[in-house]
Amino acid sequence: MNPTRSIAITRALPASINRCELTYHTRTPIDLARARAQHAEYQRVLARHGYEVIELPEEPELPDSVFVEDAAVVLDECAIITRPGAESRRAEIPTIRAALARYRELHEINEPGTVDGGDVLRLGRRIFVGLSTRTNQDGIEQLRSIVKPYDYQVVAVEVNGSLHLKSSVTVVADDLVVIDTEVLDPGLFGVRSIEVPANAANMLRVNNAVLCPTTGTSVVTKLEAHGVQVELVDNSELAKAEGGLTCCSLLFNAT
Ligand code: CIR
Repeated sequence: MNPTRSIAITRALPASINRCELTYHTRTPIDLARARAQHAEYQRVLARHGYEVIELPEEPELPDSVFVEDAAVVLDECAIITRPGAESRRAEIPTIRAALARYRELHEINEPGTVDGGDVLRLGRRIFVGLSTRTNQDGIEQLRSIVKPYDYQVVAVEVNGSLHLKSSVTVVADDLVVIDTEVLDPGLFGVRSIEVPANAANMLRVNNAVLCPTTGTSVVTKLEAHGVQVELVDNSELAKAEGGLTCCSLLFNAT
């Protein structure tokens, strides 16, 4: 029998990142060398946690292409290729589709639907989807029909005041989320929750640990008290592009 491999799809960071989409942040210059060093370290951390990192080639003309999470939703049973809400990001799709085709049966979100992967949070058999400036109702309905045969239930959550659902809530254990309660009601998710500040809500669960942005240092002891092993990762440059730790990879298992 083939052993299970952990795969991380990432993409090289283009110099055009300084022309990225911005919704809530004011544009501040991103130091490209520093951003690339942080991104390289992020990939090393993933490798240390057992992931085979597949870095897709740079897309010089696609400023936000490093944020691969938004282009797909990968489940154990299939992958859904999204249709990003920002028009400037739609050309990111073909290369993500090609990268995932060898690992999963693919489904697609079609016009007029839009979905950004950053709005999609899976908790067991429930998939929470943010209704945001990027993900629309039609996209949510398409996603619901796609995952129903696989026995997932889709729950729509209104997102106001942050870019994506996962800007404000992420899963750190099977029954535990970290959440910015200024933006979201923890009662929505039906699992235990840890309240965190806005700049610490986007954490990335990896094999046996959780990557936490250095802006979340103050909540590490709270997480550890829940039995979560935490590793701090500096994401300060891409945070200026409204990117968090989940945004820069697609993590999944394959055989
Ligand atoms: C955008 O606005 O699309 C990018 N500048 C940031 C995307 C971050 N992605 C994510 O949170 N999943």
